[in-house]
Amino acid sequence: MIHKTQIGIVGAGPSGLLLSRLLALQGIDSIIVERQSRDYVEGRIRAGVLEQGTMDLLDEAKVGERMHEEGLLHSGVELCFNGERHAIDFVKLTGGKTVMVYGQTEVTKDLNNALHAAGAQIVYEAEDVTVNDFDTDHPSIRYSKDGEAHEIQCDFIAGCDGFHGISRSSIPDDRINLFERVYPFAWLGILVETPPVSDELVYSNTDHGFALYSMRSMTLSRFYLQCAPDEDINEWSDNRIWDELAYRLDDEGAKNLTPAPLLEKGITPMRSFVAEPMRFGNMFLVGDAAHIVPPTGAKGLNLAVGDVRYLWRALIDHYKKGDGGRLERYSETCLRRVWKAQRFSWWLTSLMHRFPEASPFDRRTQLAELDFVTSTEAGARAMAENYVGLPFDD
Ligand code: FAS
Ligand code: PHB
Repeated sequence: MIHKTQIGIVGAGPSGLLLSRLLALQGIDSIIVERQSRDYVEGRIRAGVLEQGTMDLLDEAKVGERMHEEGLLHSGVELCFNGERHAIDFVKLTGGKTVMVYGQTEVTKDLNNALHAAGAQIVYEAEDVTVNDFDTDHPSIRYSKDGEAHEIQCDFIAGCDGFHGISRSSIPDDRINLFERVYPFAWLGILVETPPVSDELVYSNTDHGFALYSMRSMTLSRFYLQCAPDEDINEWSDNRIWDELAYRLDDEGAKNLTPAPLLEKGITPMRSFVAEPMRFGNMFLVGDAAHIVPPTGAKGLNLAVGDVRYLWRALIDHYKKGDGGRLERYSETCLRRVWKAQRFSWWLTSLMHRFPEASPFDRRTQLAELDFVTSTEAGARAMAENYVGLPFDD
């Protein structure tokens, strides 16, 4: 069966859903093809922190109401090392900026609800998805569903299909440059119905490794522990997890740790990854399809939203003004922001984690940098400005 639309979108994660929603509000139509079910996509526990730019774009998409009602505005974070916690005050250091703690799961649900209420075309559980002829003026997405073959004929393809998707992997090797750093550790993440240990997120660097004490609400916490990259999750009993969470906190914080049954437990590998360029003919790579950051800096989802924002504005210029300038500059503009977020994410990951090959000298300089960040305005401001999200270039 043949379908026609203006924008064919592969992937119904936050990138694909947000792009489709923003375009629809401008009268630009799209079809999303997703290989998983809606429940599966909404059930993935991922990002937790939204920059102001992300909040603004969700408001622009008219899906921000529940975020403002249920989300938690945070005015800083705390860095813990040598048994002490140090506040990084975003509001003071950035002239009033904050971040919103509101799970990606909830963002995805809000987008799905708005899209389905507006009759959006989203094909879930699609099989054998391919992207075709993206170097021509008649690109297409092909897939099968319930045994029937389908083709979406479109003007442009948005590859919003994440790190393991088919958009990037459809690019010939001689047309794409890949940059990657794989870290010698992973994160063991848990979701648990227990109060947070502090009003702000706590990032901790200890001799046992990194830990992050985050939250989804004042009764639902999200904790992470640095572990080996090939960790066997079965080696981590609940008791061992709670003991390590207590060990990697300062004494005051550890008193606030209240063990409770785990709702979710999983291991996330750590990598930095960028694909250049991000445009191939009439196909655009968006979000995790083009870049991955270690989640330490809470940039993954926010970077994806930054790409969506730029592509959305470029497509409006194309369709409403006949101006292809932003489309031409898509890759250059997105990558400029991507690489600054890559640098920050790499820096904060290097600052907060224990590296197996680190020498005693490395350990001392790591602690000295933590001292610089938490005891000087220059160090703290550099951290704060990057964490709340750098301004958009265009
Ligand atoms: P996504 O990967 O979210 O979505 C891609 C979609 O495309 C998926 O639904 C997938 O099923 C679909 N797809 C893939 N192949 C397809 C095909 N062939 N055909 C059709 N559909 C296909 N970021 C943070 O900021 N903080 C965090 O703490 C954090 N934790 C994370 C934990 C994990 C385990 C992972 C994997 C990522 C984490 N991230 C985190 C990053 C994450 O939030 C991403 O940045 C965000 O999901 C990016 O959104 P998308 O670009 O839409 O990609
Ligand atoms: C989360 O709450 O999942 C989270 C928060 C901040 C990070 C990473 C993950 O840097």
